[in-house]
Amino acid sequence: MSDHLPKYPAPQDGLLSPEMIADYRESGVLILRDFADVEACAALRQRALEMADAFDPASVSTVFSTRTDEHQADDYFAESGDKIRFFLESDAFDGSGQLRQAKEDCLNKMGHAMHDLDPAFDAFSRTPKLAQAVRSIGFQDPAIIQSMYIFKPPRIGGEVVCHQDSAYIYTEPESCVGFWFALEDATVENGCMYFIPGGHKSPLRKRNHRFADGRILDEILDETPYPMHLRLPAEAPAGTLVIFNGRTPHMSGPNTSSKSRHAYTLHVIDRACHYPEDNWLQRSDELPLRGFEA
Ligand SMILES: O=C(O)CCC(=O)C(=O)O
Repeated sequence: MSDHLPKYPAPQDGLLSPEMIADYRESGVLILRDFADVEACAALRQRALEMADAFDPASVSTVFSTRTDEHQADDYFAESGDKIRFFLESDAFDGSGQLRQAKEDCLNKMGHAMHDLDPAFDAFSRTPKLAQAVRSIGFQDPAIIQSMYIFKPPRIGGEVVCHQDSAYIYTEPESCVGFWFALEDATVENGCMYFIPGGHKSPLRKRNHRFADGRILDEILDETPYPMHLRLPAEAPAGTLVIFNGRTPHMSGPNTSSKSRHAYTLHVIDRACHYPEDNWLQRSDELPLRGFEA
C-alpha cells in the first residue's frame, strides 16, 4: 500500500513526468502545486459569487448532504446534469426559516455543467495545460462529464463522507478521474480533502443507479470497509490541482472555521468507454459531451 500523497510543483505546460505518472498509478492521487494562477482562481471565485448572487434560495431549497443523500429524491438535483443549479448546506436555515448567514455562505455547491454553459467556467476548464495533464495520464478520448463548484462555507460547511467517484460516474471499463482545484487555501481547519493512498486498488464499494421510476439509489457491490486509519489530509494552497482516480476513496471534513474553502472539480471520462443509461447524471442531446478542445 502506498503511504503518502505524492506532491510536486506543477509542470509549466501540464505535461506530467514519468515519475509523476508512476506515483499517480501507485497511489491513485497526484497533488500539483501552483497548477492554476492565483489570479485565475480568484476570477473563477468571483464569477461563482456573481452567479450565486442571481440565485434565489426562496425558489428552491434542495440541500446537498452526503450523510443523508436526501438530494437524490429531488428532481431539482436529478435533472441538474446538464444545467447550473445551486444546492444548500443542511444548516443553511435557522429555526425561523431564515438563512443563517450571507447567501454565498449557505451554499454547499453549484453543479453540474458550468464547464459547458458558462464562458468563464468553460475557459478555466479547457486550458491547454489541463488538456496536456489529462492526456499524460492516459486518456484517449477524454470528455468532461461534470463540474462542481464547492463552497464549503465557514461554520456550516458540511462533511463529505468517504466515497469513490466511480460509484456515481460509472463507465465500463471504469475511466472516471477527478481534477480538483483549490480556489482558496484548503487546510484541516476549513475542511480540506483527505485521500486513502493506494485505495484505488481496492474494490468499488457501491454503484449508484437511476431506476426507471426516477428513484436514485445505491447498490452495494462490496462490503469491505474503507481503511479510514490510512486517510491523509491533502492541505492545498489556492492554485493546487489534485488529480485522483475514480476508485480512490476520498472525503472532506466539515468547515467549522471562519474561512470558506472554495474548490472547483471536473470529472473526466473516456468516450471510448460505455456510459450506462442508469447513471444518475444524464444530459440531453442538445448539450453533447465535449473534451478539452477550446
Ligand atoms: O471538495 C470536496 O469537499 C469534495 C469533492 C469531491 O468529493 C469530489 O470532487 O469528488
